[in-house]
Amino acid sequence: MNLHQDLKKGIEEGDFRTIARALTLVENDIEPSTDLLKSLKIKDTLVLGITGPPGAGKSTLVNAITNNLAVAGKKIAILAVDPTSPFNFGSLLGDRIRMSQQFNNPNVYIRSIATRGALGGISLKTLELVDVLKAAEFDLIIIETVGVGQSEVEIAGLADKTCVVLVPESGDEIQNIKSGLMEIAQVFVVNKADREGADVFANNLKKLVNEQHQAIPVFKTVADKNIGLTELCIWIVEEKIEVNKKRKFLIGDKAYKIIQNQKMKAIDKTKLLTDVQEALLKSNFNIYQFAEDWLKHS
Ligand SMILES: Nc1nc2c(ncn2[C@@H]2O[C@H](COP(=O)(O)OP(=O)(O)OP(=O)(O)O)[C@@H](O)[C@H]2O)c(=O)[nH]1
Ligand SMILES: [Mg+2]
Repeated sequence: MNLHQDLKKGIEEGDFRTIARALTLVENDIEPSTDLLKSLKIKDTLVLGITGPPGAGKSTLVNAITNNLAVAGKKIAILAVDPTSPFNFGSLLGDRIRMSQQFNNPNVYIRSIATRGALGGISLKTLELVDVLKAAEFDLIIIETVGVGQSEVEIAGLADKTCVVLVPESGDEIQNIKSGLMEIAQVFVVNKADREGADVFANNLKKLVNEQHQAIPVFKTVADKNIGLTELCIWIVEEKIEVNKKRKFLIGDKAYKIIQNQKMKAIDKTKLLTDVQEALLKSNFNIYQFAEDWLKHS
């Protein structure tokens, strides 16, 4: 068998080493990643997005959710999307510590990926990596991403269920919650409920949800003490969300991203740089005209 077939077989059998290898190939655009993505049987595995402000306890919560569900025999894949921002430089190491319990768990596969510039963003690469995981035998795929700006909206696009993690101190941001988060969250978790103000904040959040006639549950957790996890895990596994409607809407966006990526592969960036520098020497240089001509002739 060739490498492509070996990879496909290994992924379908749920072999972690093969999955790791395939993810690396896909992440770095190394062949046979294209053929592999084309041939994989991508299943409808439930994707849970966990987002929220830096330090809210997302990784701790992912660890706790995984502990609870792995006991029930679920196979879980965790994808931690690390922003390349220097502010979060330590996060990978930190995640390894907070999720260290999971590294020896044969039912749990963990992978961190860098986002390459887009702050916390979900790139096409992330979509592709999730598709590789969807071709393997997992019951649940969890994606952790820090909620900064656009990334929350993007994770909501990728995930079937999005869990927005907040902390009692998030009370100050209640206006932001009103405007943006309501649209992307299927569940709110007030983590660090051992801290002062947790009840008040959770109640305010519930009021806000009701005012907007939304049916978004609000759970309180203390992730590092495994408190409040049972209810949350039941919701994760059992709550029916209208997944199909969302998928239909997003498929167009995904196709657009894939085509955009394929078109860009045809562009020789080194040649473009040389050509534009050469053209710049001409007295009538205009970059818009240059771009149009270059596309026509390349
Ligand atoms: N008091 C308290 N501390 C918690 C709780 N959950 C997590 N922590 C602590 O909060 C800190 C941050 O937790 P993380 O899980 O790394 O938070 P995060 O949201 O993943 O952080 P980033 O990925 O860097 O954005 C750690 O020191 C945790 O031990 C909780 O429920 N209560
Ligand atoms: Mg984290």
